[in-house]
Amino acid sequence: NCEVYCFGEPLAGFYSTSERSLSEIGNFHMTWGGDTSNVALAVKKLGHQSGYITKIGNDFIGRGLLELWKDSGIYVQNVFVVNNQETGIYFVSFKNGKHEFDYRREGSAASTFSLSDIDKLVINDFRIFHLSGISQAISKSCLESGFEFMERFKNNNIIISYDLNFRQKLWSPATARCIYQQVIEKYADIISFNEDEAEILGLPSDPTKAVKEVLKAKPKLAVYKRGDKGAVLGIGNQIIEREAYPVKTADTVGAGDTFTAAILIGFIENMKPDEMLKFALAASALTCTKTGSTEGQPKREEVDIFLKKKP
Ligand code: KDG
Repeated sequence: NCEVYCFGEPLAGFYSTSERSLSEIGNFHMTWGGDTSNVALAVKKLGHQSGYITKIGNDFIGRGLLELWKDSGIYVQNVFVVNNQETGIYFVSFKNGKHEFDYRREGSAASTFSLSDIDKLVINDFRIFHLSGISQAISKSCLESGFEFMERFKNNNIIISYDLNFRQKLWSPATARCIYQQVIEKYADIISFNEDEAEILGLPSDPTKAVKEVLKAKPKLAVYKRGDKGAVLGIGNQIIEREAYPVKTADTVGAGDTFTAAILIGFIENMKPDEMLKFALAASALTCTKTGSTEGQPKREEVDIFLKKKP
């Protein structure tokens, strides 16, 4: 049976293969991305069944993604292929230590997901529904669908996991803040956020205090992902903090998605808080060792071996 269903937009990511800005000519390396697709893939690699809910275009990217999910064992009954829209893409480059990120996703197949598609879904019992700020920011119909999903699933005692995942090219901080507040107050049981989102929410600058503030809304769990500075996990009235595992980093894009997936695994398996945090930090560190959001995602055994070496 499927344990985690994710909803959002999958993308192909094109990485410049040399240090240059996006406007300079050169080669691109194609990878798979899209934050919620990354989570579905990581959950499966870490040992639990996941499924994806989205719409893709009938184009080479949509077909490639479908192959990827099928080969990885992700449930795709709720991935709808449409003929008249395209699958979205993004471009990434690095220059002078800085990332440049751009999208071609407006009007994409995924962004046309709407309330009427919800009735077409074939879904049996499952435990966790995961979505993100990006899933809701891509269009008005996805914003509505996200809320409708959360409302329905919450009423069916399904755990709602929400990664705030702010993207400034998709919405303004003020709009995002307003949506985040509703999600945190009414729906989310598992909340993931980073430094940008902490700032948007006006949380205290002290990381432990920030998590304490989020816990006031009474989610089951909140995680503050701080990149190479580590992470803070809050469960009930317990808050713990850990440093990141140092690794030889090729690319950090998507590491936060693996982190969130690993937290979901920890939740499903009833891991102790410290064990859960170590597991998530190890899985996300390993993701950074390869270019692309999914290439470096570790299998369960790889995380276990890594943690045995660095307890
Ligand atoms: O979290 C990684 C994502 O940023 C990347 O896969 C692209 O989903 C993406 C987005 O919308 O930024």
